Amino acid sequence: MDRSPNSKPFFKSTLGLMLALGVIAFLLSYLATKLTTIRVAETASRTLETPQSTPMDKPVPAAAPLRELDAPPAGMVWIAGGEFWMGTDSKEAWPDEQPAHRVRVNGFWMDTHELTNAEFRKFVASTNFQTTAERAPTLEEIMAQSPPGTPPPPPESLVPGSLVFRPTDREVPLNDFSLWWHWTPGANWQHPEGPKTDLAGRESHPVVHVSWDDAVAYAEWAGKRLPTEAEWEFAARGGLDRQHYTWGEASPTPTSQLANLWTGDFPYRNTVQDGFERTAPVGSFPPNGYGLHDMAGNVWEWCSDWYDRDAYKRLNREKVTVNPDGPSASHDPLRPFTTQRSQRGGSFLCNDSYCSRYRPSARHGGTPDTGISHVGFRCVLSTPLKGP
Ligand SMILES: [Ca+2]
Repeated sequence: MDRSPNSKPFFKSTLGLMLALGVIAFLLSYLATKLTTIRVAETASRTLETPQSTPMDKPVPAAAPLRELDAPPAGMVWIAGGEFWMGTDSKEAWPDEQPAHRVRVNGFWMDTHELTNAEFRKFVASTNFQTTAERAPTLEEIMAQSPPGTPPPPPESLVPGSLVFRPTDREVPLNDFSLWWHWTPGANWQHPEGPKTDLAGRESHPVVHVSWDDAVAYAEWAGKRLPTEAEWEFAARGGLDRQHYTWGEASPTPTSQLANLWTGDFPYRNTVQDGFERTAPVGSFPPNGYGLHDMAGNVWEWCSDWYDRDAYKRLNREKVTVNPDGPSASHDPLRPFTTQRSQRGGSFLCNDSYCSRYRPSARHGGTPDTGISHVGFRCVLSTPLKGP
């Protein structure tokens, strides 16, 4: 922009003003689109058998293994499976966590930690994969995902980018996420806070800005898959059935060092008493009872299920639900124009004043084509070891 004394001020030019307003309108529209997109993604491939229900007093037959491993897969731990109370009836529960109900899952291997930047880099180096955030959206994609009547964005605004969290400079109302989420051109997994940031020193941090589509692509390349919500929650509880947190019943404090959460006042004052302002290297906090790190906090983790706020309410509570792999479609009355996949575990932004969703029963939905700076994933594998 020419700022010489004799130049006409940019915003006094009618054309400049119209262009600026157009860009601002597009960015606001695109932010809304990325958070409430309408997109019917293809049904995910499933590796578990069709869910079934069985009376609680009858034994559940084990599924036949697909194949067997000679040795434990690196970086994974065997989760033996079993029956547990999924969801919760506690007073802190959101509607989508209720009611608690009996679920049985078969055994599976699970990554002990969230997928790291170093691990994702190997995938990209091997495949030249380009994540959703690194590709410029087309006008057709934007319009197909926008509510009816949305004006088309200016072509120059169709650039790659992602949503980045930025703390506010003062206390703000907590019902307006646009105050701390910012559409940032050039932000992606290699540039977590924008083009001027990189992964130096963050090789062992969880990869972020990965969409559900990106996570599925990685999992398929690695010969693994995303966990179902039932598998994720069974694993997160670490054998502590019906407990409030992955570590038991004690509420976390700013200095308890139980998980990477937000310490201070969200979203404007982060005391960093847990040692981390944003993501932490995986494994920085104690594992749960199954040896899994960061099942609470650090980053949200994609699951394979469609997100349905009312999925649990439709179950027959007199029976055990076996290996549920989620509803057949996304459903959320609070976001009717959105198609969402499930996320679990909360993130470094969780704080009881705003988001207590780092509890193992807590759920969240995200559009499958959206990466963001506090969402990552880990994988599972349904393959037992060969017997003796
Ligand atoms: Ca996590």
